[in-house]
Amino acid sequence: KFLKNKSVGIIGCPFSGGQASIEYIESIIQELEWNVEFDGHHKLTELRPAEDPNIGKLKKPRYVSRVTEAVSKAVESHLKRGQLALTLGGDHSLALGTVVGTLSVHPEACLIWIDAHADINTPETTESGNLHGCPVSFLLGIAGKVPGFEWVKPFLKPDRLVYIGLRDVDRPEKKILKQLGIKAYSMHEVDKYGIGKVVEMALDSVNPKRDRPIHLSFDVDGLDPTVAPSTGTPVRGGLTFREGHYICEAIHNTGCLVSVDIMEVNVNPLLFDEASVFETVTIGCSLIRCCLGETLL
Ligand code: Z70
Ligand code: MN
Ligand code: MN
Ligand code: MN
Repeated sequence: KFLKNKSVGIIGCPFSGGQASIEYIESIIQELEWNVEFDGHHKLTELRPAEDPNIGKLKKPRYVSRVTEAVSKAVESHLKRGQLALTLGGDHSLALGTVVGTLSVHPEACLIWIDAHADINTPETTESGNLHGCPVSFLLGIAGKVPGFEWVKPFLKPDRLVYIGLRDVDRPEKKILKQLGIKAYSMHEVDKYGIGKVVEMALDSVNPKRDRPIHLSFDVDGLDPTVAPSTGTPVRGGLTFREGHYICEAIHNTGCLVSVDIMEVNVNPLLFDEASVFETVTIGCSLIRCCLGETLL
C-alpha cells in the first residue's frame, strides 16, 4: 500500500556491540526476489564525541543523539524512495532514530514494539541511565528537554503505539503506560488469548482500518532466551519461535509494513559463544523473511 516496488533498503547499525551478519541477510532477501540496497554498515562509531559526560542520569547522551539522528536520516531516505526500511542493530536506542525517520515520511504511521521491556523510562525515571531503556519516552515527547535531542520530531501519539511481549517493566514505566493509556499485551495476555488474537487486538487498537503505515520495532529479547540467546538482557518466559514468526507474518499480511527494526542482536564473540550468536542471527533473518512475505506453504 505504501511501498513503490519490492525493494528494501538495509541500514546496518553496529552500535554498542550489536551488528548483524549482513551478507547472510542479503542473500536471504535476494531469494525472495526483493531488490536489496545495502549501503554498508553505517560508520556510527565515528560519531562518538571525545567527551560525553552524563546529562543528569543519562549515559552517553551526545553519542546516542548523534547516532540516532544519523539513522533517522538513513531511514527517511530509503522510505522517500519507496523502499521498505530495514534497520539491523544494535542497541534499541537506535529505534529513536528509525521511528522518527518513519514518522517524518509517514506522519500517520503506527508503532508496534515487540520487547520484554517497555523502553519508556524518562530521564527522570531511569535507574540505569541507559538510553536503550528510554527511546519511547523521547518518541512520545514526554522526556522533557534534553540538550542534543531537539531534532526528535514529529512526536508519536500514545494511541499509535502498542506493545507485545512485555515481562520486565519498571514500576515508573508501568505508571506511564497507565497514565497515557498505552495499549500493551504482556506475556500474560499472550498466554491467555494466544498470539493470533493478541496480534489482531494490537492491530485493531493502532490501525483499525489497516490504512496506516506500520513501523515494527522488534527487540529480539522479546523472544524467549532459549530461541534468541545472544542478547544483552535476556528475560525468561518470552515469545516462542513460532509466536515471533506469527507476529511478522500477520503484520506482513496487512500490506501496511514500511519499516522494520531487528534489534539487540549481539554478535560479540567475547560475550556469547558461536552457537548462541548463530542461533540468534538465524532467527533474526527468519523474522525478516516473514516480514517480507515468506509463507509456510
Ligand atoms: C530497564 C532500564 C533494557 C534492554 C532495555 C530496561 C533495560 N528498564 N534492556 N533494553 N535490552 O534500564 O531502563
Ligand atoms: Mn542507507
Ligand atoms: Mn528494547
Ligand atoms: Mn528489551
